[in-house]
Amino acid sequence: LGSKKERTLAMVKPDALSRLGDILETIHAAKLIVIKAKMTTLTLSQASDFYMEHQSKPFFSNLVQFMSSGPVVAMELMGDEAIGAWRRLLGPTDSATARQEAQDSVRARFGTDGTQNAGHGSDSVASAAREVEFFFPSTAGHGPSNTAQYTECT
Ligand code: DGI
Repeated sequence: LGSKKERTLAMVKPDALSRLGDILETIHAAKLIVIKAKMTTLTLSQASDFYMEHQSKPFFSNLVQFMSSGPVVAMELMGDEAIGAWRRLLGPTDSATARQEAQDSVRARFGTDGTQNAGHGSDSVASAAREVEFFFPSTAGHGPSNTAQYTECT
């Protein structure tokens, strides 16, 4: 009875970009594989689209300002139960809570507070599909394409 291979969208947020190497080590140690990656700076409009489910929340404005304040790195991760595995590695949403409850988590180590919390991870198969498509659209555009994809050697 094998565990379920999943894909998920992981993002290193602007406050933790300088710790990208540490976060990649964490991903590697957890046997998750980076199959796509992109560094980009989101516009306010793109950040609002990404977090549209939160548009009515009181923290929305701060959230999208922060998310468009500098470069992020988006990655498609693959591995056994990757969605839950990556969210466990991230830890609780609030970095201060993470430091109390999950000291080894990415948010405890590299996050700042409730808004600036170092990373993002999809919370379901459906949101993973939407968020991977958001950063790595399957429709080809001009210039270098997004189709380069790592596949595990057998
Ligand atoms: O999936 P998560 O990122 O752990 O949490 P989420 O989907 O509930 O919220 C998305 C982001 O919105 C989260 O990473 C940071 C921000 N956020 C969520 N809840 C709060 C919040 N920011 C503030 N300031 N206060 C909150 O209660």
